[in-house]
Amino acid sequence: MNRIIFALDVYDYNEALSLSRELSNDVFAIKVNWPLVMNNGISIVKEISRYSNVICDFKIADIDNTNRLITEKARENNAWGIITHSFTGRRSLKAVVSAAGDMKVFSLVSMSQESFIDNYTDDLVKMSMEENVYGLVAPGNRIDILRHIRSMSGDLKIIAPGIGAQGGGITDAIMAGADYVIIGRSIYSDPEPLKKVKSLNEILGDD
Ligand code: 3DU
Repeated sequence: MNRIIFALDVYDYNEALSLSRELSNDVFAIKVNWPLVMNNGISIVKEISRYSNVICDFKIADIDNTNRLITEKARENNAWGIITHSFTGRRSLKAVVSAAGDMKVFSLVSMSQESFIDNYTDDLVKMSMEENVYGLVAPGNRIDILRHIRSMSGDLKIIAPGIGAQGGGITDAIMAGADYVIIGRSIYSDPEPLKKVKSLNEILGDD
């Protein structure tokens, strides 16, 4: 079992593909974000999906129709999962869930940095559960908030960024209720990314 989601926040096509190939057996999924997609186009999602589950971290935050259009593009390119904001409200969230089909929808309910979303986290968790998302994004470096979100969210999967470069501890996040931890810089900035992932898996007792 692997509980690391690798945040592939690089620009370069060759680097992205070679990291994906190298790490795919030792991570649960690869998360792509705007920096990679802006430089290479959405088709990079399909290419990486040959090696790993891909989560599109597009933090979708628009009206229902635009949310649908974005979600459909991720789905067309074989994404396994998609991350959406939820503060834009129920109608926007519903559009993502319905366009996602088999893709897993993760709803962001709190950031790893303080934000105005903090004022609405409980409402966002409740709404996300009512709208049948697969999981939530919650901060792995703000442990009390993560624990609180875990206590509210039943068996929804929680994926948690904020580990390593942003100060969070990998075991702290898992102990507080994260199912998976999202890690970027601590892995891809390491001179030996595969060795780094393997050592993190060892800390978690994962193979
Ligand atoms: O800090 P790292 O390099 O380990 O990368 C974390 C990733 O998770 C990065 O893609 C960032 O955009 C994403 N993320 C957060 O860091 C914090 C959030 O609240 C949501 C997403």
